Amino acid sequence: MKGKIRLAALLLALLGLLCACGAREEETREQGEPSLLLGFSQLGSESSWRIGNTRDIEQKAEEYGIGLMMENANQKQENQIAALRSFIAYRVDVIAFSPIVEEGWDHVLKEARQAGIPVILVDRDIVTEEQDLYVCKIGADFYQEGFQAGEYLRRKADTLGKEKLRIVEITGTEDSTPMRQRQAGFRDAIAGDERLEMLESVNGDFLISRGAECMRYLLEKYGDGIDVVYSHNDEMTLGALPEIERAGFVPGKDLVIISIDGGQKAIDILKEGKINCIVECTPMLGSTLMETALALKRGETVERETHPVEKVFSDEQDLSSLPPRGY
Ligand code: GZL
Repeated sequence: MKGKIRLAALLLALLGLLCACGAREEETREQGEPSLLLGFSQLGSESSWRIGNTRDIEQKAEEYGIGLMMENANQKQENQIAALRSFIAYRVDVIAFSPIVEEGWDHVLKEARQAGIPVILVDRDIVTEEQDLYVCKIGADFYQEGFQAGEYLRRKADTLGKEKLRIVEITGTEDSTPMRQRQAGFRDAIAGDERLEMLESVNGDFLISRGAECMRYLLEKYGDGIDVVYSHNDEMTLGALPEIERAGFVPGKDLVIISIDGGQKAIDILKEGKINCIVECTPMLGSTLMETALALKRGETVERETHPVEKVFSDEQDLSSLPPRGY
């Protein structure tokens, strides 16, 4: 008897869930916008950029009245894949995610396609043969960020008047879009300039601790033979600076320091003169994400790629009136 009651209760619960889902499909909000449930897989909390990005997405979901299911993958691709599968099972209206690396997404994105759930890439990109596995990408042009960093260095070399500037690079997460593109853009910008020589590139995984480790290794290996540090994000730069000072050098003077992101902490250090250039990479992608998700829910077509406008902050400018950065 008990078994029968339990089975009946289970069937009732399942029926309730299906009705609720069905009901969710029908409900619309007062102002005519469809109700929307967005599943977002965030890759981690590795930097103030990432934390600012997460905060902005949460705030904008609130502002736009969008239901947000956010999962933090803590830097693991397998956690992101599991999160995407849970969004598919829950039948969210739109899936968005910031892929920690570019490869390895085809299987799960084919499942999303099979389920008829549109996918938005946020911040980073993927490599796939099947371009219809995602609808659009919202995020920075990382190649341009790297290129701007290289362009700044060429201008800096003109002011320093040295015959040779030897460069070390601390890169972001291996095989991530920002790492690959910031590296390529920088190299293309400095190509052909005989004064600029790449000594070595070391992976710092966008982390403060790894940035410090990389800088210790590079200083032990090259000593006073380093003229420029090109770091793919502020966290690794913040890790590297104390190591440079501990080795007896003055960052921003003995070594040119070039960074990317533009969070408040790094901007303050740029104003102190210990960083020479920061290429902005804004984490404020939430509004564009919410507007794009709503447009997809309304059945509209959207831009394939949306890049935010980004600036370069450097010791060539007066930064005294720069407003607070918000991350
Ligand atoms: C860039 C973003 C990078 C930041 C890092 O859009 O993917 O990841 O530059 C963050 O700070 O870890």
